Amino acid sequence: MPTETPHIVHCACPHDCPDTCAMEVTVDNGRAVKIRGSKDLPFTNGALCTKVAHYLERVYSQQRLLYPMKRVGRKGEGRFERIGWDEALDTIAARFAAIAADDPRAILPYSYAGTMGLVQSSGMDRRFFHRLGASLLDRTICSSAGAAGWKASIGSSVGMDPEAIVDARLIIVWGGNPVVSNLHGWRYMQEAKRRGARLVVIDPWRSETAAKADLHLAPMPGTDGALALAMMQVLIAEDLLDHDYVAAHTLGFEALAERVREWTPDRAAAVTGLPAEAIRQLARDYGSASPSAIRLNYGLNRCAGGAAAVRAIACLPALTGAWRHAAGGALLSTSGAFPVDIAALERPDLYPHAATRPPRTVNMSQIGEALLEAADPPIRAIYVYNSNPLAVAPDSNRVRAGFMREDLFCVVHEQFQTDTADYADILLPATTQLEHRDVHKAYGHLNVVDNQPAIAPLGEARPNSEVFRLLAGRMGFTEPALFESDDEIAAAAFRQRDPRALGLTPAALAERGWARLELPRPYAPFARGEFPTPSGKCEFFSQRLAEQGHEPLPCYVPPHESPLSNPELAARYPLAMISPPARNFLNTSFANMPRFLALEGRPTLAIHPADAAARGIAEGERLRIFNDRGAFHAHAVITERARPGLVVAPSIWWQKLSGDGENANAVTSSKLTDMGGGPVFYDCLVEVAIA
Ligand SMILES: Nc1nc2c(c(=O)[nH]1)N[C@H]1C(S)=C(S)[C@@H](COP(=O)(O)OP(=O)(O)OC[C@H]3O[C@@H](n4cnc5c(=O)[nH]c(N)nc54)[C@H](O)[C@@H]3O)O[C@H]1N2
Ligand SMILES: Nc1nc2c(c(=O)[nH]1)N[C@H]1C(S)=C(S)[C@@H](COP(=O)(O)OP(=O)(O)OC[C@H]3O[C@@H](n4cnc5c(=O)[nH]c(N)nc54)[C@H](O)[C@@H]3O)O[C@H]1N2
Ligand code: SF4
Ligand SMILES: [Mo]
Repeated sequence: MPTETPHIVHCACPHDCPDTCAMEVTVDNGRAVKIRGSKDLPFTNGALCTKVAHYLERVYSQQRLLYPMKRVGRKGEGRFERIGWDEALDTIAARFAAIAADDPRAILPYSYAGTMGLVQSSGMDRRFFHRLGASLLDRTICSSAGAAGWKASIGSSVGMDPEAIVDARLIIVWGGNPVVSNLHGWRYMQEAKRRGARLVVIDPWRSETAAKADLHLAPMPGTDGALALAMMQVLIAEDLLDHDYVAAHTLGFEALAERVREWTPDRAAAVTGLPAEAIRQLARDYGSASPSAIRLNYGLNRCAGGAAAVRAIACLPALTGAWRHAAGGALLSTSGAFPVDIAALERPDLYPHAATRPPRTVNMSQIGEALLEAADPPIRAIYVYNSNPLAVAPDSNRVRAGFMREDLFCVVHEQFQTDTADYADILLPATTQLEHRDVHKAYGHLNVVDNQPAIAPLGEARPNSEVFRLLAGRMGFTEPALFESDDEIAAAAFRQRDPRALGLTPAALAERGWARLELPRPYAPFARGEFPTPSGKCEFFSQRLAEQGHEPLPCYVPPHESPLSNPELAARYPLAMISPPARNFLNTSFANMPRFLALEGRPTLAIHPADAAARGIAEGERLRIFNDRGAFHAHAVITERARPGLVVAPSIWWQKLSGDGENANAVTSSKLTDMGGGPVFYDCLVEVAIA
């Protein structure tokens, strides 16, 4: 019998997390027996989070889908019968061909970040659907509002090096919870604290990170823009500015000063629910500490004014000149630093009908509306991969009604039988990260991480890329780009002539498993201005926004739903609900694994003692959380960690494992953000009652 000695394979954590860890997988006789964080990549530092440290339980789970199946029960019932790959692919190809003969835009791909790998999330899938002429999907569900706000001020998704934060004197974590969702980034903040930095956390709820801060400020959700404008007002009124930096590297200071004049701490206090004195003091501390670093995260972009808030916060470091230092400035995402060759990966040029039929774009955050209401043409087929829309998309009653449509042909490619998989007509088994090839950029550090296949696919599972190659063949497509191997796609992922890509050759990546972008160290991207905006400056005034019909100066956009902005609604639904990530789940990934379900226990709702008392709610009691859109159930955790007027539902539970078939998205709204077309998960009024 052929045997092999145990060996180590370089892999990358596939999940939607800023840390993109490098993993070392020990393989013995074709079986992965051990997984650990790379000691070689400094950012990973030998450690994985608790979820992914147990990734082998996911790979070898009894719940894995291993064979193609077709639906035998009613839609959503989740009853399937095993079929062969040939039958599955023939069925899909025949349905797609019939629909495409009328109008291919009636076919919609739906994917997000089940894996973040460039090959398995934005390579062959995009090429296939472009060639088909399918509807385009606007992938807005997480970060597009923040990205739009950041871009308006800074130009692109580039910021400070998160490793440099160790030398900051003041760190503001704004709308993030790194202890849970950016653990390796948090390690650098802890080191900064050990070196004497002060940590301020701005979060409506006393998160795991807020509990470790020197100062926790808890504004009402969706009011960060007002806080940032008031900080600017104080910085300007009290002359805590770097005048040289402002003069040389910013655009529109006079107009900004005029704009924020009215945003006194008193006015912002009324909006945010923070004491005016705390706002003034925060601005003074920020204006006098150097270097100062703001770590924004996406918690603050899930409200009506999400983009405006990020835009305003992104202006702060230019006022104080914090960008002069590598350890200063701000960071939302590092993703713009990676020279990804999107055109080579995704091949939008394969789209056939541009001349006669304009492409149609569907916003994934409104998938319920799209399935129920889209016309010209209506959506007749949906192909879901790397995502679990039934559970993660807002206003899930509407999403469910859309997927229930008897005339909708639904393909789901999945590792597990998720809430969405239950609605498939054809359910395909997907490989895990250990079973396929990929290469990853990151959004919370500056390294590329390689992923070599460690083991053979389990059962008949296949990678996303492979299924699209096979479907392309079945559809009679002949373009060579549709048949490239995963190695070829990975090799073309980065623009090789870009100076930052110097170390990113396939050979170098395979050898070590990772490579840092070729950037100067220390890395202070805007020390001399050079912002990637149209003017080359940090744009307090944005002509581009004006041309798009947006307010050109930083402004405050109130929540769709809050006691101040919508008192009539608040009279019926007085509590603001947020539903941020539970520590032991990753979106809905891991929320079906026995180990992590046991750790999370049951769906909970954190509520302030005064709000609980007003409703006669006792600790642990089963609650009904509801509004006009729907209802779900959770058990009361009475705690001052939730500020008065706020309830917190750690998420995202599988609907079918939550006890009542619903999760927090039963009540969230499918309205959109001010810019970027993002969802407003944390802009949601509810009432709570004993169930
Ligand atoms: N363990 C774990 N890690 C994860 C995930 C997970 O599900 N579990 N998800 C991953 C994904 S996809 C993402 S996008 C990131 C998300 O992680 P983050 O970007 O950190 O965002 P959230 O966790 O949504 O929210 C962070 C904090 O913002 C607070 N917050 C909510 N609303 C507001 C507001 O209006 N203003 C302010 N200032 N704060 C607010 C929340 O209470 C929360 O504590 O984490 C990734 N990492
Ligand atoms: N209420 C509420 N809702 C939220 C959020 C919130 O904070 N509160 N957060 C939002 C955010 S930030 C995000 S990013 C979204 C996340 O939404 P999604 O990106 O949909 O995240 P997951 O729920 O983890 O679903 C990913 C699915 O992809 C599958 N998968 C993994 N790898 C592969 C693969 O290689 N091939 C295929 N075919 N499938 C694979 C996994 O098994 C998993 O079921 O949810 C959003 N929804
Ligand atoms: S911390 Fe993030 S990147 Fe690292 S193993 Fe966990 S989920 Fe993956
Ligand atoms: Mo996300």
